[in-house]
Amino acid sequence: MKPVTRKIAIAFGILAATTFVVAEKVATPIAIGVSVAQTSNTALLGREQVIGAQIAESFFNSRGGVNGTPFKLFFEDTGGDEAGAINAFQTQINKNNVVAIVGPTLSQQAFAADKIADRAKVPVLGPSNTAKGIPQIGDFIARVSSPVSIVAPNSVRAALKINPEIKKVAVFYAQNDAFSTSETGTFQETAKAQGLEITTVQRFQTTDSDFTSQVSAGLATKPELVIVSGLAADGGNLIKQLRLAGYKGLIIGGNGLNTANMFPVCQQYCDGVLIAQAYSPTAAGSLNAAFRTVYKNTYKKEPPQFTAQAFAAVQVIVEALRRVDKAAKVSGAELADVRVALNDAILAGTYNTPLGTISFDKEGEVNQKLFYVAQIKMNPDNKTGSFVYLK
Ligand code: 1QQ
Repeated sequence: MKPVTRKIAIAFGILAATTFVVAEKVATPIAIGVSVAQTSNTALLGREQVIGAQIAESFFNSRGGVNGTPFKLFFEDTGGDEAGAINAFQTQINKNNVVAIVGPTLSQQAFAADKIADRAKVPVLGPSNTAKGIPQIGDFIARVSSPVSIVAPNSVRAALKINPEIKKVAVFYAQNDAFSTSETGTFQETAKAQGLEITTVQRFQTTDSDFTSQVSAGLATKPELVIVSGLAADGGNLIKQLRLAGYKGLIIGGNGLNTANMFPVCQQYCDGVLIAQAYSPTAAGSLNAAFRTVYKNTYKKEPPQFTAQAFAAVQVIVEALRRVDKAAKVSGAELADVRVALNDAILAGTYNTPLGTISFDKEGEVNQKLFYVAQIKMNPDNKTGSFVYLK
């Protein structure tokens, strides 16, 4: 292109770009984004989140929505990787014009996608990101999912209560996943603090399905406890292969294994696995009772943690929106202003959720009080089972 022609082209480009920067208004119904994994192996976890968000949508809309204005959830699938999360977030921010985003499923994805929302000044509420450092990504990033540093130690204490003789621990973790790397750090610190010996640390990838070398190296150290930090598909296969190789001791699974969608993968070999929980179906509180009833009526079982956390994330946004809306009507207001006011309101509030009463510190870290440990009980069909909460 000749220099003059190029200058004209650039000038037109700038003009075109500027004409498109019209100030967006908040639509009715009010758009809230939900971007979790609806496809890929990560959907074993994400599918439970979709259900929680959908329950919250009808539950809170039937109770007046945002002071009489309905809200609508926009689902944009992230898949299981960073690129998928980035794309989904961009669609939420620029096309769906959402006031806030619930998502993504994995911390690994959050470290990539949250920055984009933060720069665009769009509040993000992580429904399941538990790695160290998530709220610190930016001012617009908070989470309802308590971090591994608080949740994970509960399962180690539970294992020692079941078998006080445990001394030797073998640790396995997915080294290509930010959450798994963070969680194994917590598990290893906890084990040491409890006076246990870590006999081996075995690494794998979340994409692996054959763990022959890690299993034989790990079991050669004669552990009395195995701790696995990975995701549902890889973690389920690893547990199965540990049992098939003859390991008889207790197994602790991390948060990435915290779903009944793992059961068809590990089958009867999942029986007895201990997993810490940031939610209990029987926790006190009228909202949990209502949520539990709605879930059980449809799914004929107890609600899982990821479903409760996704419900809580939507709830927090709706309740914060109600406060913003009381000060100045949200529907029809400048989208950019509402996003900023909503972020402040999210952080300022206290919420009675199915997870108990939660609030946030100024960085967006959740304050939650009660945690639990459940043990997997498989049914005779070897495909279904349940999480039995320990006392
Ligand atoms: C994280 C997690 C996931 C395993 C939950 C779905 O805790 O990535 O932080």
